[in-house]
Amino acid sequence: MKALKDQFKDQFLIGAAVNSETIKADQALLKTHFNSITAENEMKFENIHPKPDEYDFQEADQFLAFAETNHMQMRGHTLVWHNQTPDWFFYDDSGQQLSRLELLNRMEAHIQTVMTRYKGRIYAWDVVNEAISDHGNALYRQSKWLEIIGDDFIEYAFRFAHEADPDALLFYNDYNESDPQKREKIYQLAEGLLSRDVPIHGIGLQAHWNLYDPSLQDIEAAIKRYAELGLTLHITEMDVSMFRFDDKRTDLEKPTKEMLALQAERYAHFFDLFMMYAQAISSVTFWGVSDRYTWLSDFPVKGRKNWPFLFDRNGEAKPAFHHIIK
Ligand code: HXH
Repeated sequence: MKALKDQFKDQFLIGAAVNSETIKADQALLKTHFNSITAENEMKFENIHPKPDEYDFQEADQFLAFAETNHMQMRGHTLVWHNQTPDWFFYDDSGQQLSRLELLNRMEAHIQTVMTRYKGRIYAWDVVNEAISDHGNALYRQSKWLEIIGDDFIEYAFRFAHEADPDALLFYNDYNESDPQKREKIYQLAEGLLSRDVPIHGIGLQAHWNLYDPSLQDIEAAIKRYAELGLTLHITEMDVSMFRFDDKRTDLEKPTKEMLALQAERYAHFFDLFMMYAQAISSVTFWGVSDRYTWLSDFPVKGRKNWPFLFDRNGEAKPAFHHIIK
């Protein structure tokens, strides 16, 4: 059986998000098919910087050691985000909300500490995650970052990151990246950063897709549009849910034949697109390894399993895998 990473060795790195369970349970699959990993949670703020004067690098270090032992690359996820960032970060000891300058200083210290530790070893970082609004005309999502610093918090994050590791590739990463309205907002953000000489090198397309949405047309339009910026594109968190976004069914214990067939067709089309735009795309990372574990089981619908990957819960190749490997 051909390895995924060999099928695409001339085009993109093939990555998987890992956690402390899957890196063990799915290590054979990881070593065979993947040449890049991302920590699903272990480099996020609340994990790596749980208390004001306390960093916890243990799991992140172990993942990087795994990557290096197995000659894999590692992406860093993520430095500045509105989620999974503890509330204390935005307040001082007396419970007062920080000033703009104080928060910028804290941001800089966090980015410096984390990136310096992994300098030259983590080749790409999601510097800012999900800062664009999903709704209406607002460009930016409401967050403590935006509220306290203002919209240049994004620019500062990239400048601090570039200072910490000038060789790291720096990404803006977001979901609903193929939605035409949000696509234009992400484009506008990146274009603005570039016009101000902010060190940004890539756009991360999360690619949390499903059997029905987004359309291939919208995905292609998004890839094309982002590629116009001259930035490199990473598919950063790919999975293909079996359910429409508003589907709440919880009765399935395993995927139906029809679902598996449709998923195979979708994956084949996605990779055809990635190949068409291989000039612009340099990495494709799945947000997990196999259906043994996915963040989509129980989310956003409690009590519902999902099967979004190329390998089933026993690590066997699914129809989708065979449609991609030619
Ligand atoms: C990603 N967010 C994150 O980048 C990644 O770090 C995490 O591990 C998983 C996915 C995607 C996301 C964005 C919005 C969102 C949920 C996930 O908001 C919803 C909230 C409730 C219901 C549906 C979406």
